Amino acid sequence: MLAIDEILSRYDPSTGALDGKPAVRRHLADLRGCFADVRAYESALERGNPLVYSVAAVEPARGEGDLGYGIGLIVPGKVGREYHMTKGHLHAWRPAAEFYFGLSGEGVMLLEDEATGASRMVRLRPHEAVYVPGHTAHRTMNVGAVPLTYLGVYPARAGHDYGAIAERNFRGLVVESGGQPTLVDRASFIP
Ligand code: PAN
Ligand code: ZN
Repeated sequence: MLAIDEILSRYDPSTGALDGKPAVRRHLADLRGCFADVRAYESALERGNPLVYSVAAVEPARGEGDLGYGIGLIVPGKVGREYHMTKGHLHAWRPAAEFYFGLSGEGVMLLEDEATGASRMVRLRPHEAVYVPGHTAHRTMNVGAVPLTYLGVYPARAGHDYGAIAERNFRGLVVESGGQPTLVDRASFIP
């Protein structure tokens, strides 16, 4: 039988803290290459290097059937017309799916099928769950005015592959248009 601290965990849906688990913190400078509007990104960096998001995760290195999970917090903000976002990744073990649960704030996820390149933008809010199938690159954005927090649950062996995304980026881009998050094609976006 597992120890109680491996069975029961306590999280704070407003701060994204997971008791006893350190958080990985990503600042604006860590997100080089993610934003399409390079000029807006560079001028934001000249003004400072704010925290964009943090993730606290529990990833047991156990057997095939185990699950890992993480809580993310994305600080509200924009770079040009693009919202604060995560780096985004594919799972190293490609078949691994993931469930996202919105805890607080207002977000969207960008999903991209690795085989076809087809993109979809999906809302991520409290009381809503987003199923990210395997073989699908995923990135999360805060499109609201307050911190976005969410819980992601995935097979423990999923792993993260950031390399593929860092090389070619997502084909889609979520920008604010008329006050709304809007999915556009990165190749045809003119900031
Ligand atoms: C999430 C992500 C979290 C941060 O827990 O790791 O949203 O995004 P990046 O990992 O892209 O920086 C998850 O999808 N885990 O698999
Ligand atoms: Zn993931």
